[in-house]
Amino acid sequence: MPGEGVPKELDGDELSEIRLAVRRFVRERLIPHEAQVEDEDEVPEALVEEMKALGLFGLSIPESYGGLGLGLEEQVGVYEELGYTSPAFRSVFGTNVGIGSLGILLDGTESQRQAYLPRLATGELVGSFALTEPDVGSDAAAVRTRAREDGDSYVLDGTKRYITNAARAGVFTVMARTGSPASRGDGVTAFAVDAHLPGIEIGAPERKMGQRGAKVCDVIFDGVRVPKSSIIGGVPGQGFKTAMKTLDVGRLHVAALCVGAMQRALDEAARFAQTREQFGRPIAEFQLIQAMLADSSTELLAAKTMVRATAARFDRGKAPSADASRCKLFATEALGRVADRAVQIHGGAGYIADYAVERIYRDARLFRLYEGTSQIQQLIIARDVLSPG
Ligand code: COS
Repeated sequence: MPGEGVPKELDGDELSEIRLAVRRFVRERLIPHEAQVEDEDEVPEALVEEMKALGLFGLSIPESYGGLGLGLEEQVGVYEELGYTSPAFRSVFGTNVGIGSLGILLDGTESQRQAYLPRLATGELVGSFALTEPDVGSDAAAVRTRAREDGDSYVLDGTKRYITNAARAGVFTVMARTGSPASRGDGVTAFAVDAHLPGIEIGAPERKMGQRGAKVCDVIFDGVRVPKSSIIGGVPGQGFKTAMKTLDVGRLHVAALCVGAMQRALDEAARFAQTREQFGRPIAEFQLIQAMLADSSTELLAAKTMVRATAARFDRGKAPSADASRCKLFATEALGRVADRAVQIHGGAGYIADYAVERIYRDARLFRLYEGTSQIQQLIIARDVLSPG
């Protein structure tokens, strides 16, 4: 049966209590619902409640604001577990753990933290990150959504695109231009915007290649008036840096999810190879199959080791942000290869939706695109190589 069994630990590490709880939750509650989420394009509300009870919405939020306060190394361990099942499940609370709360956590004023983090930690409020626009993707400093100063307020106009969890959001971290069009990143300000303000419209969810159950929509701001106190950190012009710092962590999260997905694809492929017989014996006995399993297992260990070590160095404040890009680049590209081999090992069955690898192959494709394409990661890495420090 696809999804059965416990993945082998390649390094024999002891698992933390929270990680074990998440592993159990993934195996016992989430994997059995994968097909339903795929069919219905929706994560059942009962599971969302269980996620809240487990504290998943508050994984990264400090205990003083009601979260679990995990460090990045612990977070990536938990994310490896979550990567083992459909990414749609992680998406439910992923913005609260990462890009939808981090701007407020890292750069917000104390009153902004108090106002949002406790409710983000419990899942009462969903946080969403609004950077991308119809004409602003890789060039994030080119934000066009306008924030016009007007007395004690700013008035927001513009469209944000492919915004994860927009339809469920209670608060958006919105990057908008307060400077001149030529001001690039220096003219971008981050606002914490209540999702229910007049003038905010949420578009219909996009139809996607994979990651069914995870929703992305347009968010349209039409004359949305926000108080000046909603500028994250209180100082205009800091929003681009807030977004970049947020994405550093988001990229490590994505890399960790890919590690989990690689493990799942490998487990599925190994199990299939041991039970599927051709030429009178299990295909696992053929060396061409073994070579694919060996390559995938090796890439998995490389990604896992790299992500964990980098997260630990981030916790100690000792990693350049380009290392998050190195992890995302390697892990997402490696998952692409591992998922492709898993389909190949399944033969025709790998193209059939009854087998988990068909979904994993489609789901994997997004990781090389969002939170910065592989080419953007290469650019960041190359800049670090050419002008270190
Ligand atoms: N942390 C802190 N500050 C950062 C930073 C980071 N990770 N990255 C850049 N900055 C700062 C720079 O130090 C620079 O500051 P100064 O002006 O004080 O020198 C400023 O931000 C501008 O940086 P830079 O010149 O590198 O900006 P660029 O316009 O050249 O763009 C890239 C940088 C391409 C790296 C950026 O636009 C990017 O990451 N694009 C991808 C966007 C993305 O991931 N989108 C996904 C959608 S969100 S799910």
